[in-house]
Amino acid sequence: MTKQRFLITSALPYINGIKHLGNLAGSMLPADVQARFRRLQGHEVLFLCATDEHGTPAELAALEAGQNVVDYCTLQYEIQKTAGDGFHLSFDHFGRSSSAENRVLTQHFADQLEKNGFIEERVSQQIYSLDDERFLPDRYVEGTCPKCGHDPARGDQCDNCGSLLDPLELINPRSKVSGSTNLEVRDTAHLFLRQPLMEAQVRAWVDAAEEWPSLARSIAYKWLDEGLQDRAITRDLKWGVPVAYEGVPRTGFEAKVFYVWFDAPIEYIAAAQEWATLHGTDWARWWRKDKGAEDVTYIQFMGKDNVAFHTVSFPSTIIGSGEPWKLVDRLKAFNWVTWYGGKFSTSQKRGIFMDKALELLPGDYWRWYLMANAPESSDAAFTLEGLQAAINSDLANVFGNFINRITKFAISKFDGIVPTGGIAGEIERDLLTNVLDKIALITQYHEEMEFRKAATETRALWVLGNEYLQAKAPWTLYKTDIDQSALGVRIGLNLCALFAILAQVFVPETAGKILDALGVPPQNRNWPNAVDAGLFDALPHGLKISELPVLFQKIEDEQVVEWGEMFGGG
Ligand code: B3M
Ligand code: ZN
Repeated sequence: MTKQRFLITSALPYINGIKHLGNLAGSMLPADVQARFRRLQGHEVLFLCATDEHGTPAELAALEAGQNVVDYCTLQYEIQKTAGDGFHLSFDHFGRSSSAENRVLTQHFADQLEKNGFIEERVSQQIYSLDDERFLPDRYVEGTCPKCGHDPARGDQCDNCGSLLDPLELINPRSKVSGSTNLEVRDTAHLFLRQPLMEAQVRAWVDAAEEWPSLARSIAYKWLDEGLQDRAITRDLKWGVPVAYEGVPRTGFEAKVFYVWFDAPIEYIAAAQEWATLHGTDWARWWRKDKGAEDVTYIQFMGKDNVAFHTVSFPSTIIGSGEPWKLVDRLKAFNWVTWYGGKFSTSQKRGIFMDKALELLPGDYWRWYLMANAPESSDAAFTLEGLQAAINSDLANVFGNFINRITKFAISKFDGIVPTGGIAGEIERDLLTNVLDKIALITQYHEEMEFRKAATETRALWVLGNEYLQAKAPWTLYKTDIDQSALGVRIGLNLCALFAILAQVFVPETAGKILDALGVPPQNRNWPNAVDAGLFDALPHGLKISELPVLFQKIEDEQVVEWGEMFGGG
């Protein structure tokens, strides 16, 4: 296979608190599975993510936590990074959108867009708080909903009746920052990105994007068909990228910053720069088509609510810059993971969040369940009962049991040595054919980023192994035909290695333990070739293997009940 280059990004988790399992399953985790798969295939991968730190929600969360926003973001960044490590997310770099690199790049893009005639300055009305001495963005204004009387309703939306609101409509409006009612309406200038001028180019680009999975394409067309709008890319906020160029603030914009959704996707590029600086290497070959990025395949992962920003807004920024930046080649979008059909909610204690999950079970367990039930063609309900079934059946009974059973037998009867002897018969030939078919299918599903199907077929492969051992019964043959018993054990051990190699994408920690115990060196852990007939004889005869602990602990019914009470189960 020729070596290719893959740039892989996951949507940037927002900074205002730890993410729940649905956020993990809808971008960071599948991106990690794909990154691992491409690395194992021998390709060069740059896998990037970062925290998305700017904007109103960060300011508000910091305010609530009683911290200044800079300290708040630093702390939350560390928390999210640690949780990501716990789930074995193999980012080459996990950056921060508040980095100096992103500030410079964001200002650069705005400048390019302006030079190319895509920026317009316009004046609009907004609520100003005299006591806070600042403009209040929609979410900073609270009051009584004019539609249903609910209080407090947010300036942009009433959570009670769901009406979309303009903060000027609220009854008894007050500042969320200070509670002050000393508010007035003032004129404020903002920069608008003239997206309609780029509509034809964006559409042509989407038309050409045949490789996008269907969910992403249909959302992109929905937006294009509704017609693109001019979009305000600045806000009256303190926390964000200043509206400045080369250190000089734009006149009239001294107290303003770029809108968080303008700078956040630019962080995909800035994260590569942060990574390159850290490692003394080159970022441009991943991002600039004039510097070699023409050869890169760029894959983005995200939840469906982020698709419009990635298929329309960010491409408009890139196309409008007139510079040879890389655009996304394949965009994989996900539906929602629900908590028993409803929403995850911190305040209502519904659902498990990333930090808590790791206190209950190792990262591998969650990874398997979330990918085997990935919300691909529709939303997928997370349930503790579903988790229990997946772990107990797939991981413990099918995968773990196979590995533990055959390695134990090899250790007790063959001194843990990969035995020699025995001639393969029909049952082994059939097995080989079936195994090679499965490898081809699993590989195809990973290439197509069909995560559920890849997991289903991986499990089906484990089942083939169990069926073989059941039929071959080397423990019975041991008394009657030692050579055939040795053959069964040797093939069983080779299947252990194969299963672990393929499982590295889903359960990397456990797979690593198995491969260590089997003495498979790192350079032999690559993705197998589906035409490799030597698969059953990959482990050297005479190799000594080590004992493995029970690989997966079953989840007991009592734990399901207990966790249900803790996290609001079904
Ligand atoms: N931060 C996702 C969200 O919080 C958003 C993604 C940015 S990707 C550039 O909904
Ligand atoms: Zn209402």
